[in-house]
Amino acid sequence: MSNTYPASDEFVADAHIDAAKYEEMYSASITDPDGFWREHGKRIDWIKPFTKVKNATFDFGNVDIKWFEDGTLNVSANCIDRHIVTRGEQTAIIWEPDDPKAPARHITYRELLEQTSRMANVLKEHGIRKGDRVVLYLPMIPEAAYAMLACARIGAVHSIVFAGFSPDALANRINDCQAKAVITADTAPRGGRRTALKSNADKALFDCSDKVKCLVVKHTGDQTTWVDGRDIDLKAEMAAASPYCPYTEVGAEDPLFILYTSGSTGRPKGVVHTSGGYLVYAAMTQQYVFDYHDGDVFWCTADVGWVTGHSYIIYGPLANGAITLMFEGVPTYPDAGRFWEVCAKHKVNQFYTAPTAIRALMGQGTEWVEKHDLSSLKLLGSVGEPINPEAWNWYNENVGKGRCPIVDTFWQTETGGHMITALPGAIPAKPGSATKPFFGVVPEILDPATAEVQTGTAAEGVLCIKESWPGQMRTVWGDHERFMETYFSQYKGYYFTGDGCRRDEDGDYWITGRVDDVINVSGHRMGTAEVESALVAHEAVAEAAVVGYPHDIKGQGIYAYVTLMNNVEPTEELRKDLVKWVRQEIGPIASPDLIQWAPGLPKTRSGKIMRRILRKIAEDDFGALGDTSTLADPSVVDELIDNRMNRA
Ligand code: 6R9
Repeated sequence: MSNTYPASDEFVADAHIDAAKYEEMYSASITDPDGFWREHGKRIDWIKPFTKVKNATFDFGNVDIKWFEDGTLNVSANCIDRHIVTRGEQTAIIWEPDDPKAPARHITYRELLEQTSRMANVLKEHGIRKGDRVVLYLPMIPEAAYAMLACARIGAVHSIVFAGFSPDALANRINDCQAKAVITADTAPRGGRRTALKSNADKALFDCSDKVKCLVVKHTGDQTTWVDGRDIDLKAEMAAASPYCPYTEVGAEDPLFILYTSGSTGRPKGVVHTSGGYLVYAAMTQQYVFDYHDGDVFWCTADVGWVTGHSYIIYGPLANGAITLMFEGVPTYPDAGRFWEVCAKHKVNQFYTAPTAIRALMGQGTEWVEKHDLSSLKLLGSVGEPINPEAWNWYNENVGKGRCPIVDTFWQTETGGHMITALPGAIPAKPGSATKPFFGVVPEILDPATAEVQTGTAAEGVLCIKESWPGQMRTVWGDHERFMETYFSQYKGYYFTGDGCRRDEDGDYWITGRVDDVINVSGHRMGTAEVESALVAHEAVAEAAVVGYPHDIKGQGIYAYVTLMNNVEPTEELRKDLVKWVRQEIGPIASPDLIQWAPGLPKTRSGKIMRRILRKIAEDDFGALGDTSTLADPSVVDELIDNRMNRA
């Protein structure tokens, strides 16, 4: 039995959901999903109320997912306008800049309405209409929130590209969704340094249609090049635009956003989320999972470039009329106490971050935490990867002071919101386990080989979901076949998460990590295929195979086996050059941590690279190499072992 940590009686007494309520609501959500979601669908405002609730099939070949399909709404009106009467002067967004000496900003719901409207009017003036795509390539600044909500206001579909991605990655996404405009900023300050976003966008736009407009937020005032007729000074035009823009009525199933994410094969996929179901689900999970109460200050440290930022900085909290904190900087600037300084400064009540950040700060010692008053904290959250016991304990003892429940939230870009997580007043935390499913979520563990459902309480296998939930992605942008193939072909009748999972004797779920060729680096998803194709695009590289390996801080690191072209000498300089190359091709998050020169790669006789073996070598686990007799040339394995990189 693992240790469990129930919330205090005081916490439970005030919680939205206690144990009895969880049981009752969970069971209602499963036995009568239509009745359950008909009720909870009302938590948002509809222009035309829905009469239909769930209409979804996971049948391979016909996958079709619809929620609240005949209802109409506007997401921006739900996140702003409906709060104006009751909380127009309340803070919606607290913005904390990268530089701790610069002033923080408190943006009220009324100001949010004005700024969003102004930006929406500028978009309209430049021809953006309902259904058009707009790519956002922005720092963590209030304009990122305005831009998301301005798109939603006019029914345009945003696609945020994380500001750490390269010009190439940006161009690919602009082209894939055929965006009409890009919204960017001059430069992005982070950790005291500046990323030249506009100049990256300029490079990307070389590879895009010359019709794509570029709306630039002059954030730092740094010098940039300017293309007349294409580039637009967004702040200046906002200042001149009307401060009110009526919202556009959209269907529940009209797309709200596209977010590109890595899979096991090919290029990143455009995950499509629609308006009604997504908003209901993001808002409901934000309230219940974090036990958010009116007036609380909620801080999710993610970047809006990831799904966590979409659902838990912007849409969930704002739909609930919450106070949400947006932080431009990094946890270690100007020092390793920054997170805690910000918690103390803004009296944060719920704090939500990733294990990789906890591990990095843990390494800096407890004095950074002790310096700051964390008495406002009521709850802590974790997301992005399994949290190891050391990090859990450190978080619990030093940040939560043993009195804050910790919610370990398992979910994905594809799921829109939390799937498996403790509800803090109802389910005791169990370090390392995401514990129980959220309302409406039916997890099943399947045997990876036979696809048989594991019916015992204790079980191990791959994690699938049996029934649709409102926040589920609907399709891959422009490629419904790929959507079905990726998520519904392997285990017929189920949504396949790509994760391995164990269920213990208490029925609690433990996510054991990806079972496909996706690696999780500092909580960010990378497809090994993407890094490989970047490497082989270099003139010195003949072949490359990339795997993950255990990394103390990042969770997983990127380990690349590289075969060079004939006559190319493996030098330290070339190694550095390849790392730099991948950073340029994809972005810094894809930088290989280790590159091993591999004169040969282990291949089957039909030429397939046996990644299983490469993974084991990278993990320093040679006892478990398995059968190597099917290899075309088994001797390459010994060579790779002799020259492996990450020996202690
Ligand atoms: C929200 C987000 C999804 C993948 C997912 C899984 C891993 C996320 C986790 C977790 C264990 C948790 N993951 N949360 N693993 N415990 N609490 O991270 O979305 O970037 O799409 O990544 O992250 O492997 O499949 P995304």
